[in-house]
Amino acid sequence: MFQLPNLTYDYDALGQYISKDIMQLHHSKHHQTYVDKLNKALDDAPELKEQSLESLLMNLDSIPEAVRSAIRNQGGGHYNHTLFWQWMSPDGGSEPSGELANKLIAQYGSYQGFVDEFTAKSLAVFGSGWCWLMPDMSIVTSANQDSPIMEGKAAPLLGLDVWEHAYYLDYKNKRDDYVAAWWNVVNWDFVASRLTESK
Ligand code: MN3
Repeated sequence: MFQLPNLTYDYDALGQYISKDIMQLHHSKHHQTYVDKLNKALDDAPELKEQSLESLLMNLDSIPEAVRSAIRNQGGGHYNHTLFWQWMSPDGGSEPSGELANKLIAQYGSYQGFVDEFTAKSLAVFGSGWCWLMPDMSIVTSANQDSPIMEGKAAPLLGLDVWEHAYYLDYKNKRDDYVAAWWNVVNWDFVASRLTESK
């Protein structure tokens, strides 16, 4: 059985940028629902229960059709949100340093150049989806709860949830204000650790 992970900070810890109300709703309701529906789908296909979540998502083609959509959407939701909470921190913001910073600057000219490109791609996601920074420093987007790992690509270093449920309570329809605020809480230490892991 998959379980909702605890946050390592309080619901109100990002409050200046992402409110307690959003964090509570997003974690305890939206993410919990992905976990519950994923577990329910696995009850219908118990032979899959031995596999890790990553393995399920990387091998969607081999999953019985009856539960494939549920694993993709609910399993993707669980996988993406488990990372998303770690990509934010009350001690976040500022700028990356070290190798990660060097790679971003090599690719985008400057840290701000990267922020501008990632922001533009986040705002261009039509409807619900995610924007990702990949280990090769490319920026890609996904619809719904898809992850690059479902397409045989690497696990992303950083991701931003641009579903309306991630920002509507605070920012209404203004996704650009949400994305601008989000940069202030990005946990660059976690992103850098994922770059190291990706090698
Ligand atoms: Mn979400």
